[in-house]
Amino acid sequence: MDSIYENTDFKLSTVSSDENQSQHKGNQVTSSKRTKVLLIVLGVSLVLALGGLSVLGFMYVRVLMQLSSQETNSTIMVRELTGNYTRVREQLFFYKAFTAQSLNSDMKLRDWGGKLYFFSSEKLTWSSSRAFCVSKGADLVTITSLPEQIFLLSELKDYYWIGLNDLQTEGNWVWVNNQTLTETGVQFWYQRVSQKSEPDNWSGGGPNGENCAVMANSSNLNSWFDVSCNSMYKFICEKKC
Ligand SMILES: [Ca+2]
Ligand SMILES: [Ca+2]
Repeated sequence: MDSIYENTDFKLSTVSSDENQSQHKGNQVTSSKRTKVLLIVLGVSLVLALGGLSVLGFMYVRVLMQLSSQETNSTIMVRELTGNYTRVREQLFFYKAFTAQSLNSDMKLRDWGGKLYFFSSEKLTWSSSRAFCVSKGADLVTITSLPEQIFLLSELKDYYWIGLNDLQTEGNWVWVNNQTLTETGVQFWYQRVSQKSEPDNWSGGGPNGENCAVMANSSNLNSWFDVSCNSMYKFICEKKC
């Protein structure tokens, strides 16, 4: 009888052990599934985090570029404002210097092509005219382009001294800024068909001939004449701004 019970116990024990193993295997499968799910969730989280970081990085770079662009625009604006301020201040000084003189209807101030012009009302010799311009921080006008010649012609109502002379060497015409006519590339001497054109260094006005230039109020583009430097004419001062 004892052996029968012993066998029964053994069988029961064997059955119990199989159930434990089966349960253990079940636990292992469940644990493995959990690990896989956790890994998947972790992976998805990492992908989302990387995506978020990429978006943030892109936005950061874009904001940096916008700030850099705004800074560049601000710098350009400040430079332009500073330039405008300096130009306006110089114009005010120029106007103040000339309007301190007796102002009458003949006198004019003009702003053209980055230059300021003063058209005098009184007549002086070439040297005195130049001295007057220099005393105001300017000089006699230099005409260095066709548009400038056209502009000045449109403003003239008389003969005016310009900053051109051959005082140093006869026939070698030089502007007051030491530029030659070859260097500027333009000259507008009055032309005659049957007689000698300007400059003719005519000696009728004196033994020194004609060594200073005036420009006439003329519809003719070629309006420069050489005349005696001691003659009295109105004059044009010019200042770059
Ligand atoms: Ca001459
Ligand atoms: Ca002449």
